[in-house]
Amino acid sequence: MAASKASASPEPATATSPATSRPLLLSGNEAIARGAREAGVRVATGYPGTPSTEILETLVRLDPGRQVYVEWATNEKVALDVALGAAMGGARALCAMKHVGLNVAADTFMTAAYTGARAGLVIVTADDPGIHSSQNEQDNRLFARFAGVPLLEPADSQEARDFTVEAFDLAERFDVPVLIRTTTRVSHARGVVTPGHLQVAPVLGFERAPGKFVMLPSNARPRHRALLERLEAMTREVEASPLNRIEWRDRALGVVTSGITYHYVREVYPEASVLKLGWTHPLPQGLSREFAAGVGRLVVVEELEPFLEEQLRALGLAVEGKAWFPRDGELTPETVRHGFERAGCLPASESRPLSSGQTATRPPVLCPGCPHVAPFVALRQLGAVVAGDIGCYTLAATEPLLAMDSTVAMGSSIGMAIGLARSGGATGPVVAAIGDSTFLHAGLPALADAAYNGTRVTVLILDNATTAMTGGQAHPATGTTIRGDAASVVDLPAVCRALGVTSVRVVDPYDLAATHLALEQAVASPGVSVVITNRPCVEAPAKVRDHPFHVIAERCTACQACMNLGCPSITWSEGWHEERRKVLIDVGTCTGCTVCAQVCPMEAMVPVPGWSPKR
Ligand SMILES: Cc1ncc(C[n+]2csc(CCOP(=O)(O)OP(=O)(O)O)c2C)c(N)n1
Repeated sequence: MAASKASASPEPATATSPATSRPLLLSGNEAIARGAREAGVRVATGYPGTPSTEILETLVRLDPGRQVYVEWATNEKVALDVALGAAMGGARALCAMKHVGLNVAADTFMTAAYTGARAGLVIVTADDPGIHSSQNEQDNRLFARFAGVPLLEPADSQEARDFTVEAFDLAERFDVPVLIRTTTRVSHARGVVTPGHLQVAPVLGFERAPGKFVMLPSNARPRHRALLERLEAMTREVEASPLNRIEWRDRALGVVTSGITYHYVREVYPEASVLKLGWTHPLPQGLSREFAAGVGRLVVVEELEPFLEEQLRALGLAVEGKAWFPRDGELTPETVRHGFERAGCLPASESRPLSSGQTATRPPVLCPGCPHVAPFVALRQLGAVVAGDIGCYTLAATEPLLAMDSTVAMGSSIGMAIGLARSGGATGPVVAAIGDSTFLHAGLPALADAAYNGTRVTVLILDNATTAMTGGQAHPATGTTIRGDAASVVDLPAVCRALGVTSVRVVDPYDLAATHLALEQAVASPGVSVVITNRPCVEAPAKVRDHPFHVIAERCTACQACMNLGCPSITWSEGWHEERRKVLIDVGTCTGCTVCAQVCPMEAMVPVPGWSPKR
């Protein structure tokens, strides 16, 4: 795999190195940023989401001279609208998001395929097979087919760079947005990349073209036909594209594959002939037929949906695929080998462990001092039914907090809370719990709905002044831009009031009693109420480190009150008989948030004597 070649790089350099033909050691995300920069991108937008986030962050680092306008948008639809507008103005534009982000942007995406753009518009969807850090594992290759746009699937960092450069040209040649689909392994694995030189792509300038950009029905109908004609033209071009290639080896077995699975196939079955596809929509039909005719047996190896397999079958080719390889989860060299064994292509091997070593399971936990803990302790005490959302606070659904009843998609909490309240079936006060970034992403319309329709719900906005879950990105309520420049700050209480909420409380979540009281009063309010907790994330912008606490062992009765906070700094003493065990605080990681001291009935938690911040 490309990642293993990385260490052989003679002079590891970074994506931020100046234009050079020296090899660089880059992740797929860094390589996309590099490719976009080389292609003369002028506007780059996105919303953070694993595994895509580093694309825009790298672009900022690559461009200290600020020739590219880069922004974190409030959500993926806004990001795509901005990018489409930029391309309409004649500037090459890049828009990056994780796979579920394309659901949010889909409204624009589907029609942008009709309008096309004046300058190249490239959209990156970073998919997450295996659900390492997402709410689902949808296969966004289907989106390319759905919208009718070209789809490029890089297999490693070099291709991530090369395909990005190519994508801008394709987008302009065919007047259509191009979708680049990566997966976690391509986005995050590092490989050696031979870069090119920075191109200057002039801004073509805006030209009024209502027939192309005003999608009234009378314009949209011909633009749809035009899209189908462009697809026809692409169908011819894709046949000769160097992004697809046949590698003839042993002709008994021919494997069709794309993306990272190409490397798995090569590793597991190096003798097989391979049709390696990089441009997968529209499919190169002639090349596929030629390959099928040249091999004894045709097998597709692809992650998630039978996207290639079904298209090959529709050509009348006898093809196998999902009969042997799983349709869910991430493929690995082991699962690919296992599939070939089941298909009878490789001899059955001794059952071997899937991984060489044993790793302890380590479930994710909230950080020591995380300001999200206390509000969920209060909600549990209030017996609330909690419609949750997506962010670090989603961990409140797990042991020991167990204080969240749903998590579906970004912004869903408030709408679902409205539905729960209107169902009449909730067993307690109905609360929506949503982070500040998520609230600005997709919570505002739902809060307006609650206020407008007078639904009795409480909305808890967990304002930690960052997008913590994805690594601490700025958003419109943090006061900075992606480049760290000062920006206007959305006044969250004022926004809630402006949407029609009259009951708005702001509280410090490190004050457990005040947080409890605020939520208790809010759920007792007749209509929609909002409680905003406002403590910065302990990790951003700088790690918060206050006076740490320790436990006076003689006072501790091991009552578990502090254990139920789930703070990773709190552990049991070791080597004690269970009845005599005591709580310990790891002074090295304790941030001094004081919440454990507030829940301890024995006043056993006290500041460490003689601690100084310098130590
Ligand atoms: C549509 C979509 N876009 C992006 C993401 C990635 N993502 C997960 S949670 C989150 C935001 C978290 O920020 P916030 O709501 O402020 O909560 P925090 O993690 O700071 O507690 C993002 C961007 C996603 N899951 N879905």
